[in-house]
Amino acid sequence: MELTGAEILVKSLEQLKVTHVFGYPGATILPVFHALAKTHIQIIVNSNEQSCAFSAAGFSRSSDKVGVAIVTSGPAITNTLTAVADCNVDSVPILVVAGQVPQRKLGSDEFQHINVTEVFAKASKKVILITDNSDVETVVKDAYFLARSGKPGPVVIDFPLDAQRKMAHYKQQDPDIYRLKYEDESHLGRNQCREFFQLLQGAKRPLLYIGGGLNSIAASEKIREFNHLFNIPSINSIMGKGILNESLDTSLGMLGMFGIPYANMAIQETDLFVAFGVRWDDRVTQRVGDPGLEADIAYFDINAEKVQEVRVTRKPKFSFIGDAKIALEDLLEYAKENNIKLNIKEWQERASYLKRAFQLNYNRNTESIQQAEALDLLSSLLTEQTKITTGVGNHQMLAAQYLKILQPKSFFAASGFGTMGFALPCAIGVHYANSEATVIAIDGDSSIKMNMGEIHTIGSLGLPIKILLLNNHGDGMVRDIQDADYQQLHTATERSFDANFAQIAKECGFTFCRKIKDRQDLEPSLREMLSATGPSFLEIVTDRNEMIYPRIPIGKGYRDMILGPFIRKTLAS
Ligand SMILES: Cc1ncc(C[n+]2csc(CCOP(=O)(O)OP(=O)(O)O)c2C)c(N)n1
Ligand SMILES: [Mg+2]
Repeated sequence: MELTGAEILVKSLEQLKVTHVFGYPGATILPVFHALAKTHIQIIVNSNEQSCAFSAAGFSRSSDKVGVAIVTSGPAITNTLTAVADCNVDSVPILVVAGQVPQRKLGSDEFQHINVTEVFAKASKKVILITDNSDVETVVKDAYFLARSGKPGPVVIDFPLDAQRKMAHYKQQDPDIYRLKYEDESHLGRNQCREFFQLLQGAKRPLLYIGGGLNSIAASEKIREFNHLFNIPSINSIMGKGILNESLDTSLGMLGMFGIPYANMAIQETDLFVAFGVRWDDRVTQRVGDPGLEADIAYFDINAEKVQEVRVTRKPKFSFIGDAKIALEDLLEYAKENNIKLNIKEWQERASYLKRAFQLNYNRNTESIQQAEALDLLSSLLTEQTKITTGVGNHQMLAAQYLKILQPKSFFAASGFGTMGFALPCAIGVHYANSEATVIAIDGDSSIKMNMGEIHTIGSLGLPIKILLLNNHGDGMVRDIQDADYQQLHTATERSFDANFAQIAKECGFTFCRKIKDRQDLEPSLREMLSATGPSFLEIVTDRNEMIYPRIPIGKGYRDMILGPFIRKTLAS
């Protein structure tokens, strides 16, 4: 079949079972949009291209598919740069297709031209410039599976206008050829399984550390099965929320700079740290292997470079480069065959004691609503069908602390890059990948302003997304740093102007819109928002002076965790 390059791209997407693309049109990408119009692929038009890429990321993060963003050249593709970099850090597979000036104009000062390969080289997994010599079908199908293979990440396709119009033969190759090319087949041998279990059975206080690498449907099922067998106390990174059900006694939640007290305590007591799919980020503050945290380490990750680095810097007793799901299958098989049992009852009891004794808490003696209070209440109303996105700031960290996430792929935050403006566009992608889910975007007053156009997208499309805005009239998280290190001088972090965000949402077509500031309205409004049907917006005015606890000062370790004035030991040992 003879088709244009643009048509081949779109046909390939159809063959890859792409159902939605998040896009914004412009002259150099019009052939692709024109070809899309003749298919069943739905185009969701966001308010800017950063949002297109974040919606594509939300689609990928919340499913096992690859989200697709399609944009024009120059300022449109550079608008996606931040979201692409965000995906790169958090290992989120997306495909970004951008129009480009005709090939003979590449490198000139042509209108809306930028060298995409150079600009995106360090921010993406791969950039592919299509030329007359490229086979568009191969490029697209290969890019899709490359994005989700190994350490997943964003792939950018730079598509000159003339190449979009060039006729070529469409071979209709089976996409499976490309999927199989990237299939990871590394298995744990029996000796490795034996070695691992010897280490595990020798430990008195093993601790699982779960990261985003296990956040696929298949891998999370395996780790759940593994821990159903052993009930090893666990902690997680922010990317690992919900992989193990956070309401379990031994599931201790997020560790780190703003980690949960008992998670940060357990890491000080473990003698075997079993890390799956984590990247040893500096926000987890002090790392196992540093002085004071001398536990043995077992480390599983698909990112060879990271495992090799950890082998040098942390000297793990056991490590494995490969797909954690396969490793877990191998371990499970070995454990069942050899009837492996652990003798860690005391440690399990200790973990559940820590969880009950050092619960999170906040200021309960003030008139103004606390962000923590609203999120604590919301946590009690979550179901297994709820999916959460957040902005960046105190509201994000408090959401990560307070919300007990019950299912994998249910909590989405810009974790490694910390990009404000993430919550709304990500929620749109999550909705399209999970039309039955209740999607709640929890945002801060500053974060929401970064992509406020998406209030328009959500409202105008009538999407049943719930926005929970925690408005403390400023950049709470940065203001806190100023309190600690900059003589309480709140330069550029306070916003006293009181815009009525809920009213703006109403104008954009939201059907439930409310702004509250009194405690008595908190629970009824939250409940009403949750049971409302169309686009819903609840703005809660919260205490500007609320500080986030616990916290570990920058450069300090877990022993230096500050519990703050409200968290208390509530249970004798
Ligand atoms: C794009 C971007 N710009 C700046 C920052 C730095 N920053 C981190 S948190 C924060 C404040 C966020 O304020 P808000 O969304 O209101 O959340 P709050 O901390 O008040 O809950 C800022 C400015 C960032 N992370 N991302
Ligand atoms: Mg704020």
